[in-house]
Amino acid sequence: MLVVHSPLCLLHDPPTEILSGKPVPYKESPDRLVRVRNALSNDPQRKYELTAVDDGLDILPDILRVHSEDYVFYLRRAYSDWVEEGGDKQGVLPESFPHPKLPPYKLDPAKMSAIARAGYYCFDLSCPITEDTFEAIMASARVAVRAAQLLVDGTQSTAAPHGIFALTRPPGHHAGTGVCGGYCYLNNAAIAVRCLQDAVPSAAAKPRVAILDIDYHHGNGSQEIFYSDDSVFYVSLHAEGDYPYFTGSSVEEGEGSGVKCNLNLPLPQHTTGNEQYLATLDLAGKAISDYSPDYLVVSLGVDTYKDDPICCFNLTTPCYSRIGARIRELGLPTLFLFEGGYCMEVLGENVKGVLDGFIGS
Ligand code: SP5
Ligand code: ZN
Repeated sequence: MLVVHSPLCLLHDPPTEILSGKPVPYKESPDRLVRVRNALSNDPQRKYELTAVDDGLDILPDILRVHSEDYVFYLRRAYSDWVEEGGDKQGVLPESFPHPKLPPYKLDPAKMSAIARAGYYCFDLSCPITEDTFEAIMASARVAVRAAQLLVDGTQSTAAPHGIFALTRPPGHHAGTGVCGGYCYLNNAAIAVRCLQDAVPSAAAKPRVAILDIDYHHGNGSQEIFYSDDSVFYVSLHAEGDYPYFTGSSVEEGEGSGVKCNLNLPLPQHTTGNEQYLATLDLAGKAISDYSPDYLVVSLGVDTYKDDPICCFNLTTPCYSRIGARIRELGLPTLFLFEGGYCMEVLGENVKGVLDGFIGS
């Protein structure tokens, strides 16, 4: 299996975040990427072929199919504007957010101070923007774009269901059209979806894509981006009532022509283990087959693991290859993108488990 990665993804390295009111080392660390990369490159059977993305690939047009221009421009300029305004050199962090209970607002981000803009374009405190953040998030999106291109190329030349892994980091599924949060700045999975759909301009009909989001947290950003789009089916398994707290209910089923193209399958915190998870994954698989997509995009988080430091499901390591095997059974060209997972000791093993299960070994 091809694995696309970029060393530039390691550049983003904020020192701290606040968890339950307490400053702690930033959980979404560059070491996560190193762990997964090492686990794959050290595979005894050498099943994984690592390929670094070409740094020159211009992906701005791909990003702008998902994110608003003003948001991308903000991300690019946020750090320098912040420092110029006297903000701490460690990075941009918001102080205040527009709140739905405090209207009316006359919001023009172009006229705001840098610190106000930081709150306008972010929904929590876990997305600091350091001097190197923009370079890293662009590299992560570039990995997603290149992997999508390779999947399209591979699908045209082979009959067997084909899979590629995009080793994206920072992750993406919490990032919306114009907002960052939850360690996510650019929605790598959404950007990849649009690449898959636009790869063959001469195709008679726009390819249909299903996103299977198996990160522990609800992918509020992916949901928002495709909420009224019937060409993309979004299905998520996630913890009910945990972060990001305000989305992920089963009543959120899409709107307009996207009605029934959004499926949330919340699971209970603390008690969800392997068997309940796999049974729910089967429901997701059935819904994906009913939609009959041309491609499958998997938002692959392994923060469902029993000892994950910020999550509380009870999945064990052997479950991950069973998850991968079930994904393979869908028989679709599949693009995996890395999302969450914070238990460092087993991060590589668990991600590799899913991919091993997909390959069938
Ligand atoms: C990509 C990804 O996994 N982002 C997750 C960001 C989560 N940040 C907030 C974590 C809050 C942890 N609260 C602990 C509650 C345990 N039930
Ligand atoms: Zn997560």
